[in-house]
Order: sequence, then structure tokens, then C-alpha cells
Amino acid sequence: MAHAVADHTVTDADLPFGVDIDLVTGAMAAPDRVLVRRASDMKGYYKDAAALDRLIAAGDPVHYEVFEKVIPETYGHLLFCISKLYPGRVGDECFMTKGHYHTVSGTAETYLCIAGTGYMMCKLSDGSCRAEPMRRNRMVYVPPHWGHRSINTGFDPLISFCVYPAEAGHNYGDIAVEGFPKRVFIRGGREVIE
Ligand code: S6P
Ligand code: ZN
Repeated sequence: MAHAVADHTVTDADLPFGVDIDLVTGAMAAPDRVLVRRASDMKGYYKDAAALDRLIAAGDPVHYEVFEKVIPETYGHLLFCISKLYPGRVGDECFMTKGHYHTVSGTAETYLCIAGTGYMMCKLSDGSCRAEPMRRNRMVYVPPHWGHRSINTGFDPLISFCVYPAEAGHNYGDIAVEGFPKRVFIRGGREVIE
């Protein structure tokens, strides 16, 4: 069904809808899309490339999953998802997401952490860097222009409910080239950020 409202055409995608999300487990009922990233998708991201190769050879475990509903990626809409980053180490570096800037750089994002512990590592293109702690029931705000990646320092999945402007897009290329100024390691049972 399509009908005209004001100056644009509204399709079924504009109709209100509801989604059941279990805020304890992070399970989203009937997601339209599930993005799965394994260790083998993370080549070039960790400091210890040989340790990543060993992990891939040992079974190529899932690193993280993102559960989404399909929403038009146009101005005015909001995208939301559940991001689930598994616990683990590559050498002594904590499992993390690739990280990205938004393609429309002036768009922000909120992450409501519902389980696990870790950091939202944020960076500007001038090299500024902030590691914002993530833990259950803490919301992290990523302002416009800040690149961001989740890092799991614990032993359980780090799960967040994310919301951001639908037109934001993902710029992985610049982050892949620049990297982040800081990484998170566990050494001798302690977190090291360097
Ligand atoms: C999207 C939002 C998250 C991440 C997800 C995976 O803007 O920040 O849904 O996409 O946590 O991380 P990454 O770095 O691989 O996109
Ligand atoms: Zn984002």
C-alpha cells in the first residue's frame, strides 16, 4: 500500500511496527538481517596477525553478530540493532568490532549496553581518542564525527542496543587505514590500554 502524505510518498515501510527484544539476552524476534563476522573477517585489525591466523586455523570462531530490522536508509528514519560481540582474545588483545566512521559524518549514535563489559573506543580523524566504559545498563553516546568500535574485555558477550540516523552509512575504509590510537589487552589478568 502506498499513500501520499505531505510532500513524500509513504510505503508500508513507513507504517508503525513493533519488535520484541529481550533486554536480558539481547535476542531480537524475527530480525530481517543478521550480520555475522568471524575471525577470518578481521584480518589486519589486530596487532598480533599470527595469533589471528592461529585462531582462524583453530575453527574460525564467530567474533560478533548484528541483528537488524530493515528500515529505509533515508533521512528521517532511525536504524536500530542489537550488536553482540563475543568474548575472546587474539593473542592478548581483546575481541573487538572492526569499527567505522559514519559515511554521513555528522551523525551520532547511542549504544545501550545490556550485558557484558568492555569499552566503546572512539576516535576523531585528528587522532583524539576516548575509551568509554560499557557495562550493563550504561548508555554510551557517540557524538557526530567520532569513529567507534566495541571492545569486549570480559568473559561474556558484550551486547548493546544501538540507535542511529538511518542515512548515516558505514565508512570502514578510513578506519581500516588509520586504525585506532589505542588497543585493549589483558595481561596478567589486568586490562592494559595502549
Ligand atoms: C552501526 C553500529 C553497530 C555496528 C556493530 C558492528 O552504526 O555502530 O551496529 O555496526 O556493532 O560493528 P562494526 O564496527 O563492524 O560496524
Ligand atoms: Zn556506528
